[in-house]
Amino acid sequence: MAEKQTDEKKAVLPAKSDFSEWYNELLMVGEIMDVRYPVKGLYVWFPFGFEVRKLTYAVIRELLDKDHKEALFPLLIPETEFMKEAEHIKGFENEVYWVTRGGKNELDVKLALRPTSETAIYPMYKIWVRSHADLPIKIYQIVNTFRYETKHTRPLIRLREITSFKEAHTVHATWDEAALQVKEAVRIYQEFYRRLAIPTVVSKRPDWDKFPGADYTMAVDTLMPDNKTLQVGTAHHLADNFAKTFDIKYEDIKGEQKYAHQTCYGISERSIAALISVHGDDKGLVFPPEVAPVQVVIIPILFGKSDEITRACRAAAERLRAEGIRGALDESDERPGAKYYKWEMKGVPLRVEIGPRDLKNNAATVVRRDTGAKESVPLDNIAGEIKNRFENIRRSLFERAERSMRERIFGCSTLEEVKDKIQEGIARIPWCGERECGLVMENEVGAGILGVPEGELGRGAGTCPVCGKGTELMAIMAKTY
Ligand code: A5A
Ligand code: ZN
Repeated sequence: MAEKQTDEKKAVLPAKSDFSEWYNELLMVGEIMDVRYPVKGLYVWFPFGFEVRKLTYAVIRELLDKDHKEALFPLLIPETEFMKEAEHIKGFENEVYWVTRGGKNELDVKLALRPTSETAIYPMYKIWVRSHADLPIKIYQIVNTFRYETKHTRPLIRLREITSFKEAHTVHATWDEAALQVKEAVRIYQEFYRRLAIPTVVSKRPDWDKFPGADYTMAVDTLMPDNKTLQVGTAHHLADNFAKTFDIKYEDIKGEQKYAHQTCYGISERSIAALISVHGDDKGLVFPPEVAPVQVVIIPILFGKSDEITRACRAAAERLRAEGIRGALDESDERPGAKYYKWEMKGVPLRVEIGPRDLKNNAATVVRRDTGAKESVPLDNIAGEIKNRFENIRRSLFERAERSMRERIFGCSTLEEVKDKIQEGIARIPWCGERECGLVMENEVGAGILGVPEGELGRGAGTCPVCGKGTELMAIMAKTY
């Protein structure tokens, strides 16, 4: 009977090698998102998924709160503001939802549901920015935004209502200071993703793929299990482009009026899509402890000495709680095996089993979700032993994911090779950096240039596959979400 039950539980989730099936099923059986909401591109956070969101966003908040302030701007943007910045309008006009009526009355000025908040925030920055002493301004908000996406919508990945859009908007005196802020934003995002044990590649997007209204865009990408890349964050240098259209000026030390320079940078619940996809396995979710709703589950192995074991389990649970560890004690009537499957599905990083043999040694058996490794640890220091393992688990998840990504980055010298290798991951190829050549490359390959990556990955020696010029720049290309 118990055997049969566990077999059934196993069968619920398709293998991770069928990534798309696995992903959609896991969101439901792992209770992350309910995909049955009757509007395309809109989904519902289950309470468990919402816990993951809360913990994940606590990390980004912690990182930003060091020198940003959190604020909240309105969802509705008057058409008159939205239509000020020409490039920005062009980039978003096909994606905007419009509110045109209030009750039975036609509105005099149509209202856009923010697809992003530049045009909601910058009219206020015009009022707030007066003198150089007001700068820099670094504000972020975490809000929902709406984009009428026409590409295939997917839960957490391509939404029409982005429920968890974290956007920061900064104002600086000079172009150079704004450039430094873009660097800082990228650093923050990389740190955020390291905390989630997700490896990333940073690159400057080609000019034709930058944010509408920006001078340039830096992007953070990760590689998904199906070998497509997912853009999980972007930071844009806006120069004084928006300052000119929204009239954001400050008085400098000499008393002269100057246009401000701005940046903006954003992430969304794609961060959670990456978290789930990169670490999850055939048994379900796998979380780094920091963002695991349940960090430890205690499972009593009851034979004979039931009372003593129950007492030991409750005492252990109490110690974990006292140390601020998110623990669960599963005293339900199910067989241990069924409990294992259930909590493995939920991504609980550590399982603690206490049975008669453990108790005899005043110990507990600790099993890691990510590796399956078992260890016996002294019960007296159970909380300390558990805590000590958290950072190791994060690090080994990160190392495994990083290795997996590195193994799927392929050096190529011809576009034929690129075409082949993007089936297996990211292709790296010399590029002279010219727009004409880049567009030909994208066309021939049928996939995008992500950009020239930061660091060694973007440096090398070779010849541009289109014009044949020698170059030291390496571009990366991949199939993208
Ligand atoms: N104002 C700037 C920050 C901005 O809007 N940039 S952005 O358009 O690039 O969006 C920021 C990030 O949000 C993207 O890098 C991507 O990770 C995420 N994102 C964009 N559109 C999304 C969508 N439809 N669903 C989920 N995430 C999305
Ligand atoms: Zn070229």
